[in-house]
Amino acid sequence: AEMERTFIAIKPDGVQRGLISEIVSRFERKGFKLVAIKIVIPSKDFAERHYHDLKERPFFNGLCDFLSSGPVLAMVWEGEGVIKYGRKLIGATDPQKSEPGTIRGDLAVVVGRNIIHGSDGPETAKDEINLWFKPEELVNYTSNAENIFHF
Ligand code: DAT
Ligand code: MG
Repeated sequence: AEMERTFIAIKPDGVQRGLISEIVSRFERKGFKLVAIKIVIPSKDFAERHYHDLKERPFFNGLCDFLSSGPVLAMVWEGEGVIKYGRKLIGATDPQKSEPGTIRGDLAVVVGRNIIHGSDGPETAKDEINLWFKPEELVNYTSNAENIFHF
């Protein structure tokens, strides 16, 4: 079976605040494997494609303006249960409701500046990985730590 993968992005507020290493570190120490990473400034059109599910919401335009306002760190993380557990590491959408210990709970205060995106299920993970990355940008490798994290 193919190992599960999810799309994780640090939004422009997280990048500008210098939170890349803090956030990458949480996924890395948990035991997930980084298989793709790049820094990009998405166009407004690209942001709209990424958030197409939300196009009827009143905050859609502001959200897409924000995502395209600066550098985004786009990543693909791999591992058992990474889609669901990645969302747990991230915390609730509204940082006022995110538990302490989560990325948003520890590092963000308002929903419109919640520093990170993570795919919400297997279908969106597949779609978002395909939107942000070309197949050849995903790296297949064996992590030497895999034998330690698993047994
Ligand atoms: P999540 O990012 O947790 O998957 P979502 O998919 O419902 O949340 O919404 C995408 C982003 O849109 C979210 O990270 C921040 C913004 N957003 C969501 N609800 C909002 C609201 N009520 N007001 C302003 N921005 C909102
Ligand atoms: Mg979402």
